[in-house]
Amino acid sequence: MSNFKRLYVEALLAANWVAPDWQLLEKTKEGGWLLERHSMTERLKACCRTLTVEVLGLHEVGKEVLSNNERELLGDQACLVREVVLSGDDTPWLCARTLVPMSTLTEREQDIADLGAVPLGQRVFNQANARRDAIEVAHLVCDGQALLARRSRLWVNDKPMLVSELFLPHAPIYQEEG
Ligand code: VNL
Repeated sequence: MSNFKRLYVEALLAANWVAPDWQLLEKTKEGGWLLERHSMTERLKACCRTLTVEVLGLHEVGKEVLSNNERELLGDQACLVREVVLSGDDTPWLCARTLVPMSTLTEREQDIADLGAVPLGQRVFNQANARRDAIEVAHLVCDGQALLARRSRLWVNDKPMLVSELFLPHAPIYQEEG
């Protein structure tokens, strides 16, 4: 994996997540992205011809590895960690890290462990009962650049996963509209 991609994953891990100021953020273009409750994958797809997923990592972690905060959001669970970079027309736009508790990877959700290059959002929001809550945001500095990130909990069939997304420098969130 190229170093810069590892750098983004590390930056996500070090993020200081805070509750967003909804009233303030809702009025901004960035807020529209950060507070998106539906599929980020779909939103990014609408901004390019081809959205591709590169899987950087897929591994299991024991429950002792979770932070207290992650434990509150997911329960005391061993998890599968999926790390990806999403690119729009070959430009890296989003680095995403998802914690999927083993108890979520059951029944109809077993396939989430084997998505490969299929975007997680496409799989999850395919299901009518998918929903998102616990949205938090972070401001990160990565390689001297100020970047935006968010973390949120996705539910599929009432089973949770925790999604962290870092918007990379060329992502549409930073671009002028129109
Ligand atoms: C993935 C795709 C993850 C889109 C995302 O956020 C996302 C993935 C965690 O394929 O893992 O917005």
